[in-house]
Amino acid sequence: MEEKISGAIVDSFFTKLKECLSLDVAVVGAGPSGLIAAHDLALAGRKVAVFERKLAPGGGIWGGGMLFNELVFRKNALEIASDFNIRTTDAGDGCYTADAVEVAAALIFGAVHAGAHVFNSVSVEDIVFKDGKVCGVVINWTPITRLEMHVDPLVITAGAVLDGTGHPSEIARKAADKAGVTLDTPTGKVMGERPMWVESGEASTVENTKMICPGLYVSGMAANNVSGGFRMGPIFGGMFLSGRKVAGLIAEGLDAR
Ligand code: 48H
Repeated sequence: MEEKISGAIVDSFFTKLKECLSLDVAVVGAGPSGLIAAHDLALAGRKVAVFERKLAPGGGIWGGGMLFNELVFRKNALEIASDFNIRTTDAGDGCYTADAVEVAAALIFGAVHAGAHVFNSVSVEDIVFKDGKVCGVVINWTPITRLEMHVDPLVITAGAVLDGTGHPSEIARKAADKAGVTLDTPTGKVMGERPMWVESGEASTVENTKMICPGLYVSGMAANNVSGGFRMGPIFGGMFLSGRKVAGLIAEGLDAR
């Protein structure tokens, strides 16, 4: 039995990994925007995998505001919440709350059930960049990167890469700093996040969700950081709408190839 259990895990894992060596879409970061994008794209029949550095996918959802594990939404995000069977409570003035643990669980379950594979404890440490286009990601186990072990990575090729890494926009930075790409921002570079302004931040997150250089898209707080948007704290509608928007843009981009 001992051998059976280990063998079953190894066989299933490698079947899954092998299937994902070449993807339609590689999503970096399992925060709300990345998970929603992965869900929508997988539901539309695209081959999608999400690479998440941490053991638990969900990004900034779990902690709510200052560890009070409730999130706020406005009306414009309720349709997406309902697609994931997330229950919300009317808090007045156009605001709704949802249990952060329910939101994280629902988005993870939704993405995986739609057909996306989530690889947790896997860090994206670099991009594949060929002929002026981002066409894949370079992955390694998070403990290897954290311990700074000198171990070479593996490569996943993809028709599109989504930077859903949140505040640091790590993948966009790699494109700008390592590949020397001019990004589709007013300065051509990563502009950096601005301070708190809820209304502006929610709106600009969605506006700034786009392809920022050939093959590379940004969503959520990464979109905000790249184009210099304001932050908005624990209100998550912008993240939901950004995830849905970027899935549509990526699908259009893949179809146009
Ligand atoms: C693999 C990586 C890597 C890497 C990072 O930050 P997130 O929750 O993502 P978003 O942008 O969808 O949601 C943002 C939201 O949670 C938030 O922070 C808000 C609304 N803040 C407002 C404010 O004012 O502060 O998740 C990103 C995920 C995390 O789980 C990271 O661990 C992961 O990406 N990640 N995974 N390889 N190189 N970098």
